[in-house]
Amino acid sequence: MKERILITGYNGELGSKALKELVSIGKSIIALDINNPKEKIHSVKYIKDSITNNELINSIFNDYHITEVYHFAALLSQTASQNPKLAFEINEKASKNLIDCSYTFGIKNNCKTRFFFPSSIAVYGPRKIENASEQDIIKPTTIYGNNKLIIEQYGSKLHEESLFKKIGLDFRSIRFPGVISYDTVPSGGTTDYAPQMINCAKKGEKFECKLSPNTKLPFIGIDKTISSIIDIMNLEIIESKLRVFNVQEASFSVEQLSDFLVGKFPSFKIKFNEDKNFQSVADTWPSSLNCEKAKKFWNFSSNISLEEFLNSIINK
Ligand code: AKB
Repeated sequence: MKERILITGYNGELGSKALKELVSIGKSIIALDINNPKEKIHSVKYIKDSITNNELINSIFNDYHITEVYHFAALLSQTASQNPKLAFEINEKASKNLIDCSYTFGIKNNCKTRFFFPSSIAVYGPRKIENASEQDIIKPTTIYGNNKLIIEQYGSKLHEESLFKKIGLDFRSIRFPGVISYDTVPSGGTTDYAPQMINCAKKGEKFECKLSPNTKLPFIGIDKTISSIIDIMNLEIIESKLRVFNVQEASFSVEQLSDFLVGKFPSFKIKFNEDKNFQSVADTWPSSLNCEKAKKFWNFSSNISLEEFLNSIINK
């Protein structure tokens, strides 16, 4: 049977970059998304359908030997709060089905299906903490945070069961902070204020900010995001019961970012218009993350000052 990698949500910010990177290292890919591809890569098999179509997911696993899954299809925090039922269907139910198929077909194929799940700092809460470690208080207040936590736990449980059988599922996950790209401007998330603000400053447009100036959150650039995903998935084995790891490159307040941007683009104007739907979420997410476990178990590295980090984003 043909070996393939399955990517869901390949049109999104992370999915589109991960797809290109995986193609460039010679992987054979089946790419699933609810929308048509924005650009087509000749070697990729594209499927336009919903991740909630269980029959389709099952048939993909039946027709191909899926060795790895990169599961990016999801609703982000703000969109999930506005559509709780859809968030449950996509973020939770469909994710569980995909994990179940990966586990069951791993057993059928007498191997372990490697599964990547992008989790989020949204699993933390309800209080804002500094330098959050993976085991710190995990009581998310949002639907999105709860969806992410349930899937972290579900994947980790089936990973544990697979350890005894030596076949089934090899679950790996990263708790991402806000991701900042240089060529796409995301929406639907709470941390998206940062890439949106950077985009407005570069274009000379005024920005209306829904978070207060002192709100501090952790961030990572898109290049490090993608290299982290490739690195964690390329390791033959991760010798840890912990399956979910923190990563960050920088941590800064809204004011630190706006000051930096005004310094670079002196005519940039920002208006603060706090929105409680955004502020109440950001107030429960950590201001920074402890990444020691990622450094220890899969060689995550990040050694960059805030100035260097922000310059690397705006100069691309
Ligand atoms: C969001 O803000 O919803 C995401 C996230 C941190 O998970 N960017």
